[in-house]
Amino acid sequence: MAIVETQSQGDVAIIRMDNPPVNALGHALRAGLEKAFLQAIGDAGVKAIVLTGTGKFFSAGADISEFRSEAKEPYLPQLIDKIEASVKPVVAAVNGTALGGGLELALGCHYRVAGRDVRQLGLPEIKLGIIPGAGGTQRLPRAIGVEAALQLITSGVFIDAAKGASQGLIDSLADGDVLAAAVLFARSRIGKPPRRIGESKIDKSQVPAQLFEKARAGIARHPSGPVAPKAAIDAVEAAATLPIAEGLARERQAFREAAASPYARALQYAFFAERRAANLPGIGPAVKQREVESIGIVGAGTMGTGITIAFLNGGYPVTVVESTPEALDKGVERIRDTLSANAKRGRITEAQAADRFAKLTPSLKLEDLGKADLVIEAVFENMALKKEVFEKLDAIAKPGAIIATNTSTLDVNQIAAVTKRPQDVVGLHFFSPANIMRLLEIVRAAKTGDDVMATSMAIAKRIGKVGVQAGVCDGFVGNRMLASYGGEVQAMLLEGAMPREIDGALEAWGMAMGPLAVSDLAGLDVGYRIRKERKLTGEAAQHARIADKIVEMGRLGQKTGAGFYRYDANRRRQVDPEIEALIRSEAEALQIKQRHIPPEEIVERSLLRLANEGAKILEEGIALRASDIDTMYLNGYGFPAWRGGPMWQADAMGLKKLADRIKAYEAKYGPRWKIAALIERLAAEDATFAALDAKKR
Ligand code: T1G
Ligand code: NAD
Repeated sequence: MAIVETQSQGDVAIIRMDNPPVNALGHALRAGLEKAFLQAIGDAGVKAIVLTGTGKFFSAGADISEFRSEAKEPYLPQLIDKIEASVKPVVAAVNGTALGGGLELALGCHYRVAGRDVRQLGLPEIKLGIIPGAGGTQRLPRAIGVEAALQLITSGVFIDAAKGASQGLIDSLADGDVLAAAVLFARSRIGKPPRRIGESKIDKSQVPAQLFEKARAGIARHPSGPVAPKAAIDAVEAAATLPIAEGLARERQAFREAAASPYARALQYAFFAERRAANLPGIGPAVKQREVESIGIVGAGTMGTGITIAFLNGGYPVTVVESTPEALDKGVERIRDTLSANAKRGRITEAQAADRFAKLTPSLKLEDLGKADLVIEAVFENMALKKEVFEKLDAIAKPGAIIATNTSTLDVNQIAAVTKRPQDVVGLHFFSPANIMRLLEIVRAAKTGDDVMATSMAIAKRIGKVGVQAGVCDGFVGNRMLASYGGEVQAMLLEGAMPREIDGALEAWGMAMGPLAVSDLAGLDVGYRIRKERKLTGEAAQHARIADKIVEMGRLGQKTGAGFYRYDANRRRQVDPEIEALIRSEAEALQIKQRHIPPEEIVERSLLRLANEGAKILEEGIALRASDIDTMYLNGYGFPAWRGGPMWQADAMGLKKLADRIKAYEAKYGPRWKIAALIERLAAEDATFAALDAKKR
């Protein structure tokens, strides 16, 4: 099937891109486009040209999967220059998503007619660690103004067609048939000189003073890392100060620098890793998903309320059940306040906030969940309580309903075993705050049905989450690795690194938040409850002493204004000498001689514990792929996407060196550093986790 089709309506040639699933501008599509355009431009019978896409996509941009190989002609920038140079008017009929090179293609056309329902227009290249490389940094500022273009390019956010029209990106909005509207538009331009964006001048008086300085000052902790944001600002500044030809040359240079950085490769790896996580071996499109239209939540605490909001935002009616009226009122209040705060911040409209809150039914009776298609339990982390709740839900929930637990660590097989329907039971492990964190760890118990797994994966996508499968073990994938990483952090505290030093080193390395600040955010009582459930002994008990003492001092973290840090009224953390003194006295009591631990060692020990535990998890089949582990850490644990993830970092270090470093730590610190057999094997084979994953595809 041709991926570029050409037809004509009288003297208007219509060129349609048809390269499923997203009209990625791979080599074949570019070659097809070039051939079709040259034909139309050379055909005397053609007076105007319309370019359009198929289905929901105009084009999602360059083919990211081609980035690892040498690009082949025709190159996109040159193709776009040829289109812009056409003497015949060229109109882009933007029928759907137009991103990256896809939007640059539309910007190379002389006019853009878009469907009013188009929601995804943008230049999100920065999320891949690169910048627009086909003229976007030069043409977009000329189309919508320098400041607006800079904001779109450095954030990578999408705008909808209405916004695009208000900014001058879109010339006309079409209700209904976009192609017909575009043909009419094109016909109205026949015989008139085409308007080439590339030739338009930038009104420098419209460029706010200090715009670029301010932008550079604001990119220190950009989620795309240190290279691409700077490259993007440099390129847009070139648009504001240089003629287009020089600006395009500056763009190409900045593009190449960004594309060559390891951070770009890590971000592109993360893009595909996230999509691969949705593929569950043996569970293809043939597995029929269950109908899920209504949701029940048990427990309206920290997690129950966040999960409720996530489903309300996803358009679902939700019934939330609590055990006491006080707890219920508190939960409902938190849900209402969060929705109205989102409206105040302009994330949703007041009407949407009201509509979503109207879909909430608070209750004190578990029986009210009898009609729900999916019930998610989020009560205290206590096995006996969870079993009690599941026994009741087993009797109450309708046949075919999915019953899920949000447990952070407990054995989902044991929970399922108290029901007569273990095939309906699954772990749906959200992350705090559940209405914001994108990760959903989908815990597959021994008897969880394939249809329940497929349904859970689909629901994750519907509520804007990234679903990743995990098997049953203590802490599943994410929290099991966190316990290992957290254990090393506690060991380093006793050895002399203070909370500010540990969090400081990891945040400077790129972590969104250091591990001790994260535990203060999640609530130190959650970890305390889990440790008490586990009845730790030996070194593990020793390493938990500081955290236990802090909880026993009534310091549960942000929610009590103090934990490892003190928090001011704006929840800003402050170093607390009392805690530093506590750490020193604990070390003294354990006769541990404290020393300064350099930031590099803090980072290395943290990453190596994560990778080593990750490898053990892969060995045991608790995670399907190393890339799944990375997707989890990027979307649930604040691991910087431009660093790829703990398993990506292990490959980047090289598994031979990794093995040597782990063995060195094992020699110094003992069995907690016992190396994973998988790392030893792969190191011996000079292999990588990525190669291991590729074998599983
Ligand atoms: N290249 C290759 N494959 C792509 C792709 C792309 N640009 N976009 C999507 N896919 C695949 C994806 O891997 C998945 O495959 C399937 O399409 C459906 O995607 C010169 C150099 C468009 C919003 O950054 O953000 O242009 O898993 O599951 O949720 O300046 O995909 O089914 O095998 O994500 O509906 C800039 C990236 C490129 C957009 C759709 N473009 N894509 O989301 O479906 S750089 C982007 C997305 C560039 C120029 C530069 C999203 C989407 P599979 P999906 P979705
Ligand atoms: P929480 O203490 O904030 O909330 C628990 C709620 O459950 C309370 O409001 C309590 O009143 C309610 N409850 C207790 N028994 C009940 C019953 N029989 N019926 C109805 N409601 C009942 O705790 P949380 O932090 O929301 O944790 C809930 C679950 O989520 C735990 O299993 C926890 O491990 C897990 N989890 C917590 C986090 C986190 O960061 N806090 C993250 C992921 C998972």
